[in-house]
Amino acid sequence: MYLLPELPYPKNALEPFITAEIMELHHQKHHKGYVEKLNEIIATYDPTLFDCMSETTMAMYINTFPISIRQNVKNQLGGHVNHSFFWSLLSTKNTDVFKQKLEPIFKDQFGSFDQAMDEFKTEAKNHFGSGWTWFCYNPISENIEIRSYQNQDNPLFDNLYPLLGIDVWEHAYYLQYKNKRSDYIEAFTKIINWEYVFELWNSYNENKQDDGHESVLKEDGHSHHGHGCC
Ligand code: MN3
Repeated sequence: MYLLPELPYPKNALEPFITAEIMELHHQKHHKGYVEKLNEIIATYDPTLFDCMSETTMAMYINTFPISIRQNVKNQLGGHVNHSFFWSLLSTKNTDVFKQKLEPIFKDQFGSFDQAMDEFKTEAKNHFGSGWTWFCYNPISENIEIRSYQNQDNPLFDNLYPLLGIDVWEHAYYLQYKNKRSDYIEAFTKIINWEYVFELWNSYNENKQDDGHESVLKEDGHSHHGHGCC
């Protein structure tokens, strides 16, 4: 069984940037629904997968799933993995010291930190329909890339590692921001947990000499069920 993680803060902790009402619905209805449906699919298909595959490992092996259930697994597993990252990526505590540590890394790639954030915000704003925009770490090129994904697809499906992502499904902002997605994106940039982004960055880099992908994510906090594939 995969479990709905607790929010790492009270549901009103992100106000006024994201209301308690949105957090309650988003976590207790949307995310919970993905976990429940994922559990149903796995239990029907092969319950032993619960014992041998973490969510993140499963995401990286998504293309080995039988075609008959693959899209359904992608939708529910992606919804679970995306939202698990998302809650941890948000915080109202001051994490500027970690942002400052990351700035040179983004500067190397995008010219400046502000340029990187501008490109990310533009990508998220222009993302058509429902989905996510991510900064991802590419373990092959060792670069940070901005990628948009439709629906609940996640960078791990492409063997890219999630660093920072924003949910641009209307359920993430509509109750508060209506059709003003740009205002929601601006608010999001004010509540980023740079400490967690920095932890993710370090975990990917510390493990990049290891072979295989499973080791790379072992410290990410999402792996509750071991790392091997049966
Ligand atoms: Mn969502």
